[in-house]
Amino acid sequence: MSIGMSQQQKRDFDEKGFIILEDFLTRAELDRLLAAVDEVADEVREAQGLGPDDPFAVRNALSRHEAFLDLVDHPRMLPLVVDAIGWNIQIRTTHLDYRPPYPETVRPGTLGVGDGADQERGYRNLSWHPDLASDALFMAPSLDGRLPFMEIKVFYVLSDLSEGQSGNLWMVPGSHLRSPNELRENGRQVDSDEAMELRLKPGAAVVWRTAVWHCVGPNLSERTRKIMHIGYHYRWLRPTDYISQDQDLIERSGPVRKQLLGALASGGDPLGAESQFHPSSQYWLTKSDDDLPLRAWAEERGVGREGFFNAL
Ligand SMILES: O=C(O)CCC(=O)C(=O)O
Repeated sequence: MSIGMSQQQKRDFDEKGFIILEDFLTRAELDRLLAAVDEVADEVREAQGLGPDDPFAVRNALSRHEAFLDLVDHPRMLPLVVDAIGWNIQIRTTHLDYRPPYPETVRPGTLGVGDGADQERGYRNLSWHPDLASDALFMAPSLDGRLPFMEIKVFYVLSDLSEGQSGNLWMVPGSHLRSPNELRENGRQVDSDEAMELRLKPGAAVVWRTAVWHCVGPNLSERTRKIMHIGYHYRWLRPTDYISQDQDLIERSGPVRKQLLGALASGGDPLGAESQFHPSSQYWLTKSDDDLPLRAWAEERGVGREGFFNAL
């Protein structure tokens, strides 16, 4: 049962690994986000001593501005998120990327290989990669070498990326079905006819499987690239951006937001009622519906309660 995605979008999400939603954000939402980016950019520059032409990235961006926080449970996006990955989820990362035009002296390397002056200067994510496949994480995640389905991201385009070479996100459609070793063994080269440069206007959103091979192209335009990725993964995994979110933030959040922020709203022992002799993480076998309100939220919208197994 689908609550947000059309049948075609479901097929695209499974086969290509992503769906594109043009004009997803309203003008008012976009303006609010762009004002937030400017505010946060000033803070980052001040704190890190950066100049106006320096690129930067902010993680756990949700803690920096209410406009970013409001993206985590965006009412029109949440149904698509639940269709894509289910309700037993939390935020893994909230990532703001700010990338002014390259200075003339910085020559980009080969797309997706990261062999240029831009890589040396610290421009990020220039090499083709799926997320969660670095040497320190999954080298051999499964018998067929493919990455298990662990997470999705929603990519929000805030600045104009409708022309190429503007710091666009590139993807290889369908590559989530291939082994990351293939990419590693061929020196991170991808045939140009397999790669797709996402040329998107401000306000577009992309729901994508992070196992899709992706990279960021150089910004040779005259505009600053401003984008956000909101990453959702299962509650039994550990987030990258936080161990626990700020208590004040949790307390002023509604039930679904609390869950997404990785909190247990019931306030019980995170290792369950018998934690002394039978510890049982409530992120695994969740006993209280209060800790998993997104489930009831999804059921109200028609997603069934049926499960395959009752025990681990
Ligand atoms: O900046 C981007 O759009 C891509 C970010 C990325 O590749 C990553 O965080 O893994």
